[in-house]
Amino acid sequence: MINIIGLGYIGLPTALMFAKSGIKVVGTDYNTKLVSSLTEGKLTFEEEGLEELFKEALSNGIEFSTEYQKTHTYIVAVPTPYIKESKKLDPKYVISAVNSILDVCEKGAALIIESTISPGTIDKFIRPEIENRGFVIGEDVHLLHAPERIIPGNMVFELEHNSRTIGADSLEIANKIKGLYSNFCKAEIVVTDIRSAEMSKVVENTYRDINIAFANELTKICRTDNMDVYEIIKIANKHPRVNILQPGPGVGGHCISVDPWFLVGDYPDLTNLILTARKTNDSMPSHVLGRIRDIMREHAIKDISKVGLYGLTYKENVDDTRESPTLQLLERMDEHLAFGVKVYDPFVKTRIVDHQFLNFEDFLNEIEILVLMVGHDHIKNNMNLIKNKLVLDTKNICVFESSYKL
Ligand code: SAJ
Repeated sequence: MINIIGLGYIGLPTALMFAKSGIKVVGTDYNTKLVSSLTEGKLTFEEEGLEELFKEALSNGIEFSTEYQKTHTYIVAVPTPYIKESKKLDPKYVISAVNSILDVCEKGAALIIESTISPGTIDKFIRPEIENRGFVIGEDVHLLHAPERIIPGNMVFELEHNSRTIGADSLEIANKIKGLYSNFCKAEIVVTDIRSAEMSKVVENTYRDINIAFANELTKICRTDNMDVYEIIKIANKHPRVNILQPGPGVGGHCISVDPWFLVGDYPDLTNLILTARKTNDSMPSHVLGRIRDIMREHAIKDISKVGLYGLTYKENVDDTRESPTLQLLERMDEHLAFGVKVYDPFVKTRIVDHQFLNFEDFLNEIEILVLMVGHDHIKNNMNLIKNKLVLDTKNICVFESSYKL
């Protein structure tokens, strides 16, 4: 039996995949509401293919509990917040999960940490915690790091098809756990040491952040001379060794906008490029604000309440609003402008900010300038409703030529 600790965006789909493949799974979370909801067969977030997977896992007997189980294999997928001031990771939830596991685990149990952690976290925090409890690592318990790589919006597919990494102290235990994951993971599973597994995960997200920053910097360059950045990226990407990502209103989510800070925090003298990329991406909401001002000026619109932001989530077709560019923009607007800008997102069904509408048509009726912050399918399918607006299209999805670009 596997006990999966943490039933959020990563822990839950992973638990369901194991259960689907026929393994006995108990998912544990301290959140009693979440546990009862899952036990009643109700999912707590939307994700392509998750509902079907959930049904299969339930019929295979997956269970949910607030209690840690006595068993031989644990997967820890709890949040790892980062501390904004110090730019460091806070491992408190992982430490607490490990301690609760030690209270109940069988001798020789495998503790697999899937949560993203900054390089060195296991040596600095987790090993000492286990050893201070009198456990011998490698005998009483085995420690592994198997960082997740799945992308919200395509998680179920990626769980099965993405390559994975297993970091462990010995090849024997690494191969055993590799065998376990291969129950549902059909791609290559690379075995390495724990430190390399920690580092490669953070490097992957940092690489993406830097690549997006390059696209965003190009946008600013092209804006000054009225060039079409999308056309230029499209042409450059025809080169066999060039693959520039897409510019946008900023980088959000709990991964790409956070993980590079771990490297900046730990290696402040060696991370100029990473820091600059972070700052470039963080500057994009201000760039959007500048573009909104340009349009207001051009059309002699003085009232910010005539501006509507479409999209509150950090990217398209998900309901997660963590670190979203729209929230970053609203924070900046409060500093510079009178509040009053309108907001709408079809995925956010309760009010989380001022002047947020829950009905799309009511929202449209109130505004003259529509800022497309997120490219949900919903807006792509409703282009006809926005034809008479001044549209600032930060995602390059608008079908009509009159729209303004970043
Ligand atoms: N974005 C752009 N331009 C692009 C691509 C993305 O501006 O060309 C923006 C998005 O709009 C969003 C942000 O970047 O605001 C991040 O979105 P994303 O889709 O790039 O990534 P996440 O945060 O949803 O998931 C990432 C993935 N990492 C990589 O692709 C290297 C995923 O595989 C990881 O599992 C996840 O982080 C994680 O949990 O670490």
